Amino acid sequence: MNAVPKTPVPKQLSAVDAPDWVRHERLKAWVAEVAALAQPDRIEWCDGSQEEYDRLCELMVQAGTLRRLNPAKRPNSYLAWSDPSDVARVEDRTFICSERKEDAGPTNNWVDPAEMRSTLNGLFAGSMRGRTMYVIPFSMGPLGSPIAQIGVELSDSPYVVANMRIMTRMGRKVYDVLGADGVFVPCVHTVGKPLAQGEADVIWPCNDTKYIVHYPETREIWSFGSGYGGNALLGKKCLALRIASKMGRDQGWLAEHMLILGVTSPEGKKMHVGAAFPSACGKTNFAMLIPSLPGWKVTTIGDDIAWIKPGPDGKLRAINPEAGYFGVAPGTNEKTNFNCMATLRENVIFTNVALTDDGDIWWEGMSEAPAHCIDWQGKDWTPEIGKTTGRKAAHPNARFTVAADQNPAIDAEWDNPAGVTIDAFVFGGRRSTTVPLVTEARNWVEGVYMAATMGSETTAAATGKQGVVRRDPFAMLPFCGYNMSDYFSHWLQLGAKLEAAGVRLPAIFCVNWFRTDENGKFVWPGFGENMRVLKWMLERIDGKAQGVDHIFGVTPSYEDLSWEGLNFTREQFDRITAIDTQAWKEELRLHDELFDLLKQGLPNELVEVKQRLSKRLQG
Ligand code: SAT
Ligand code: MN
Repeated sequence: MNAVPKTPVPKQLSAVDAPDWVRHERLKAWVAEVAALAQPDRIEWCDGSQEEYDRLCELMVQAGTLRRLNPAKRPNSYLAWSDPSDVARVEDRTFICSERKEDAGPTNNWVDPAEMRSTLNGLFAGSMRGRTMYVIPFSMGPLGSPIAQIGVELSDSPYVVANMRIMTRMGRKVYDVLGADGVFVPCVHTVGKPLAQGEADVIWPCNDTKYIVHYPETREIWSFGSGYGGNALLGKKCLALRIASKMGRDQGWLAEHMLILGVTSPEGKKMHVGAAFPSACGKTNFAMLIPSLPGWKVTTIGDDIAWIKPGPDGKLRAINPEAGYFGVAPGTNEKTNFNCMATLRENVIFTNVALTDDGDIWWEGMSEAPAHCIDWQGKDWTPEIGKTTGRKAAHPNARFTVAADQNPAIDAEWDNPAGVTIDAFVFGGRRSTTVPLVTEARNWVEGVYMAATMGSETTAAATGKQGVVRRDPFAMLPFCGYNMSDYFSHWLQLGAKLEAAGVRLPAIFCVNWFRTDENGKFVWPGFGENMRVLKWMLERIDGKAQGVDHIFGVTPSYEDLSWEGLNFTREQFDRITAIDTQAWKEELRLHDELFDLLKQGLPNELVEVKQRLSKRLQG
């Protein structure tokens, strides 16, 4: 199968050079095999220490990949500017290579695994020449937790090493858990820019050809050509969502694109919410919100990914498999997300934001624009230049990488290997019309229907056209590692099984913070005011709050929400809750389109819900 003749492993690359704290022979053999293919100049076994992090950051400063920020302004922090062609996830270059095409399903790009292996062998041959291959051991989830999974990423990017150290539990201690023959997910990554002898490097090496490849059956990840975010930090979307979703299906749990938050009432009652939104729709803001209602408290367990399993009592318990945040910078400020700004005071890697004249960072929406700065492409930027050219100082998908435990609102249980009990699931998209502020599903099956048919306007988090509505079931469209219809069945079956065992299932809600007025402005103030919606949800679960039954579920009337401290009129409320029958007929037609696409294996329960809704809508 390996079409490329194997060059002998240079002596210094042989497996015996692994440090003595690596006792896993299969792992060592795999490292030697990848090295023989990619032919790096050196192998470095990362230990995850502070010394290593500092040394690699310094190396990247020397190379021009990182810029050290002014320590008086932003201690121990760096700024990276990527190649303009490498700024977001590449969904059209992302592949699920299952043995059978049906198992990837119509929403994933599929290539026969044997064919893909041969393509990648060709691309990876010699791809790390002139570079160091880093061996990055990491745990998704608390080390040693029965819910956690171990991965090892081989990468020729020191930027990836530094980011993985923040985003995961990375380092030598992982080998203690792995022992001599523990299970790990092998992840291979190259920026795809080998260096000839004496060739000078560029500040952001990458390749126009990109492949983000998953083999769900053998649980392997191979990534070629990009150094950015989810394309390169393989523990995140690749392992914790695409591969883990398949593991979850096989083993009876869920890997979801969800934040997890804790909310405590003035009476001291605490509940936990898992909320799914597509990339760049405010998950990090929601996870860190500071309630506008007095006496309420929100704490963060996770901001992007949740692994959810039935606990010993059958109730669904969730952990955040990550250890850091890779969040969208633009729009974040002291008002929209105070806790996030506090999290970002030190020890941060910023990517594609602007550099100010005093050696700090800036992005659109952070504060008043500086009189001058250097934009993410290294060019002079002033508000005037911005206005005349339309150029942004920060790329719309500019990001920060920061450790979760710097968040002042971190939940005391965030690192608990047993996770937290989920009381509610929230699904939300970015919709300027049609979808009301909040709707509670009448039951699990109707909730799954709501989540399955969710639509959202696309954002800068992925390359491609922005602002067009696409169906994004469970906010998992780019992240489900198997057939989406089977994924719906998995949710339905898990619910049915738990319900049959007498477990009270989490309530399911659908929200939309993004309805706009005739001038395109958001009507709902969002951010801390979302607490008003959260409060209603929790009171519904407690059986205390009223709501109005309508075609799709239950929504609050104006009187059912607390308006204390906010001037929000009944007319405004009507604007964001009104159900336009014509628009909903069109919406249901789009659900039909989705169901038609997913017809193979689509659970009948969902088709029946669709029929019921259509009937109610016809009146
Ligand atoms: O680049 S990432 O995939 O990590 C971020 C996102 O799209 O949510
Ligand atoms: Mn995400």
